[in-house]
Amino acid sequence: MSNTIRIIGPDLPNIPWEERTTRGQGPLWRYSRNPIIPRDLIPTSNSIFNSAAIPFEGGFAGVFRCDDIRRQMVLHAGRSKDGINWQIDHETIRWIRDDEEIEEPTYAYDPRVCKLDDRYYVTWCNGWHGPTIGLGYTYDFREFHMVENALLPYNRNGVLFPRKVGGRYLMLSRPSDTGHTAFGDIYLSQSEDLIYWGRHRYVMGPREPWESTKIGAGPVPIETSEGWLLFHHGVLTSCNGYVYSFGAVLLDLEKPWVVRKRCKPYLINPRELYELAGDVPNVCFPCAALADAATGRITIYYGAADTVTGLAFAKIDELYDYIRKNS
Ligand code: BMA
Repeated sequence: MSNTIRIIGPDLPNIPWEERTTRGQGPLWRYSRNPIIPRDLIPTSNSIFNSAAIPFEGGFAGVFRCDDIRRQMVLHAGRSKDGINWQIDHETIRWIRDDEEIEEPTYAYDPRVCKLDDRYYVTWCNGWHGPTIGLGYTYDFREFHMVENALLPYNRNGVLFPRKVGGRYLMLSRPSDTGHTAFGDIYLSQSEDLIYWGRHRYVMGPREPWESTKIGAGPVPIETSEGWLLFHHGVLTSCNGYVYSFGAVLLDLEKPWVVRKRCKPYLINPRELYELAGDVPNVCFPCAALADAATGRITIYYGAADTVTGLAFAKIDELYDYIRKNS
């Protein structure tokens, strides 16, 4: 085991955590009490999944994909003391749009939350003449402001980096189409003001069988001494439809469009009942990760079967060793 990797970031002593109790394959393990968020936690929810959590005021806050019982895809804010038991607002997020030309989302899903400068930015798949990357921010998880869409349709899986790199804000995205897109590579775009995005760079496309149809960025990348740790989902087309698993790569610290290490096997794939059965069977879809620099603990929030939300855990040194050996 090597101890050569460090998480660069704050300590998070109250990170949701459970030690591994079973041997299992690979460096990630599931929370024994998964799923942590049931589909019907709030009166209007059909399903709560593909959602984002972040440390906030000594506890945690988050933005949740709560498809409702009309099957509208909408976002709700939530709070938690321990990152496991959540109170999710019954009302959807109502975006304050400072410019009336910014149109209300026709749907919103798969949010990510990123602490950047003095506020919490939210990116999500925004319905605007097709799916594109919506961008907004909040200071308190009560009042939410929407700014210009970051990119044009068709695009999904917009993920910000938690600091500027080379003087610019960075966003990963996955150009797509109108439907259940059967292709997809990850790109990186740069911005000086979070409004105008350009200097696009290609990051990576499908490579391994488990991700051979398409890939997309997952949680906000975690800065480490060995590069940006990015979890990404990958899709395999089986004779029974799409199968969503997730894996990890390390991106160059200075040029994060350069992939330094890429783990060949997936880290988590659908195999527990709540991942195999639900509105969309066979989906593990990570949208958030918490990291404790002091202990190297990492906790991942992932949507399961487009229905519920689960947790997976890792230790950075074991994960790094595994990625290195399998890269
Ligand atoms: C993708 C997105 C995800 C979803 C996945 C599986 O296209 O819609 O939100 O988890 O499909 O249905």
